[in-house]
Amino acid sequence: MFKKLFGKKAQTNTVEDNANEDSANIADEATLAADNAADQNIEPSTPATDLAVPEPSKKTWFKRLTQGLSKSNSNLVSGIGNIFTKKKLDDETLEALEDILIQADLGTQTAMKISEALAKTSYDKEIEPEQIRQLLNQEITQILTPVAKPLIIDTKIKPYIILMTGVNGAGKTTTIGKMAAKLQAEGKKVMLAAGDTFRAAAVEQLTIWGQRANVPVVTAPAGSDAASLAFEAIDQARAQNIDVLLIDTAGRLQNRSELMDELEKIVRVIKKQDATAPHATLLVLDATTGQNAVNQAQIFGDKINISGLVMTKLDGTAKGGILVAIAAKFKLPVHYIGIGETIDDLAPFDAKQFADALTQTNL
Ligand SMILES: Nc1nc2c(ncn2[C@@H]2O[C@H](COP(=O)(O)OP(=O)(O)OP(=O)(O)O)[C@@H](O)[C@H]2O)c(=O)[nH]1
Ligand SMILES: [Mg+2]
Repeated sequence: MFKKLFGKKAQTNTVEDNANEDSANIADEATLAADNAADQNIEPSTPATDLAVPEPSKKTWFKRLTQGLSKSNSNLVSGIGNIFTKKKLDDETLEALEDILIQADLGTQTAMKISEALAKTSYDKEIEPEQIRQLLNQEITQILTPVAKPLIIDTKIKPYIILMTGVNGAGKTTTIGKMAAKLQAEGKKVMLAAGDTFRAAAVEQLTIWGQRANVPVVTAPAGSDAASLAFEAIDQARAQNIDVLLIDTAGRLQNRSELMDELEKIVRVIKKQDATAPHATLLVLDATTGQNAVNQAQIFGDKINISGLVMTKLDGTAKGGILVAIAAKFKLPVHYIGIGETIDDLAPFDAKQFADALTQTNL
């Protein structure tokens, strides 16, 4: 049956196929994907009871965000306080400030920008920690504002296909579960695809998230081909009139080229179903990995077209500043941030809120 479906698609896609230099290979891959899907006992699971969670209020979320970022905040705020107590702004204090900002993973670019801005207005003057903190807050807000963009699901596209990528343990599966609950609570029909076919435990983990969020999960036995699963999940999403299909993938280190090639293959096979898909390709970054997250954003972005970021584990890390470094360097939209392991520990990214949580005192 899958072969038949694919055949129909291939006919209508001739122009696009001709334009594609890899068309023959891709067509083979997609046919294979469909065949594999048929052989792999790909199953949709049925959702359990309704456990969807409402959006936390802005105030509650800010409180939790500040708690989550308290380590990053106290390092920055106390560091600034220690340097600038009754001290003039000179080369020595500027350098000490840059060190603190770099240690907080804000990135050299941001650190230099802030110290230059300070030097311009206040060099050789006595300066209060409060002034530094305010300037830092302004700079961070300015860097983050252009990237704080909500994930907008185009309701004209059905299913709207979201592919989740990232290194091992970044928080992809957990984020899918959290996003599924949010989208479902908005009234959208959501489906998950357990595209991490490497480990049985990964399939199980996503199935549990599907139950929590009350959405169906398409699975295949461990060891199946991930691209085939994605291909089949799109068929099932169409058949069930699904609004949003979230596809999980196995974690892969950005420097393992064969795994990165597999990710490219998943994208190619998805495109055989819908040339405009994936409609969003999200890279999930773990804040605790600090500077390595910059490297991940670079390499994943070079390999596949990353449309936006989700940063997880901002709770309890002293490296919350990494989000600022990544925003300054890549200017990719940041859709969500995660501050915990439970279903409601994810919220759309708000630049001012984040800058305040990172730099305000007496929160
Ligand atoms: N504290 C905290 N833990 C998180 C957050 N997001 C995910 N985790 C935890 O991080 C661990 C890894 O999360 P997963 O969602 O399994 O990560 P993954 O990217 O799917 O991992 P692989 O499939 O192994 O590549 C789990 O223990 C999660 O509960 C977060 O925002 N904060
Ligand atoms: Mg996973």
